[in-house]
Amino acid sequence: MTMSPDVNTTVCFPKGPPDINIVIVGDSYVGKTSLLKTFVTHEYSKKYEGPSLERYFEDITVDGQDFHLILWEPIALESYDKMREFIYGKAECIVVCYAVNDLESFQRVSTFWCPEIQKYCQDTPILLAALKADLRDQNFKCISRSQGKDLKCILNASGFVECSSFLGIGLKDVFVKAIQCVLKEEKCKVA
Ligand SMILES: Nc1nc2c(ncn2[C@@H]2O[C@H](COP(=O)(O)OP(=O)(O)O)[C@@H](O)[C@H]2O)c(=O)[nH]1
Ligand SMILES: [Mg+2]
Repeated sequence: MTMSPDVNTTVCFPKGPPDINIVIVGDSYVGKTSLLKTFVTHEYSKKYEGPSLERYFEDITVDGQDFHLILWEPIALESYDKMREFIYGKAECIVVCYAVNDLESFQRVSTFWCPEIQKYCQDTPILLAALKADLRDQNFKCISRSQGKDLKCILNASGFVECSSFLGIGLKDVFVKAIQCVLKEEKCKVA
């Protein structure tokens, strides 16, 4: 006997929390991969693995609402701009990073990263993030918190955060603030 297919069957998938795509950029070696890995695995590693495309997933609750984070780190080398253009296309918030002990990475937020974002996705909200904040205690030449806040205003970024993957401080706050930037942007679009 052959069974006839049941044409009336509908398959229902359980609906999970909404996806939020966050893209993290900034010069090589500022600590982007460490931020993502330490946030997701709760383990910090000193090892530097060089530039590579990274993607991580994490569930998070913000203001009582659940979200499924998709975290992208495209390759930071200038010649990979086509890859970044593709990934920027997915971004609902872009986290632009510098390291507090690296003046050049701070300057390149204004001279390279924000102009590139302006070119490919000018309406996407930007969160400015100061990484390796633990190094400020050891080096008086570091970029101060107020310099970071001033840059946030100059760039008209949606927010500013500081964190240290090494100390595990401020990591969740980066992604909470990034989601809040996305929600604020959505509210503005509706209003
Ligand atoms: N002191 C300190 N070093 C860090 C921190 N985050 C990353 N690093 C180190 O900086 C180097 C580059 O980090 P990585 O995350 O690979 O940078 P990326 O190129 O921006 O992804 C690695 O050797 C890390 O161990 C931090 O919060 N504090
Ligand atoms: Mg990296």
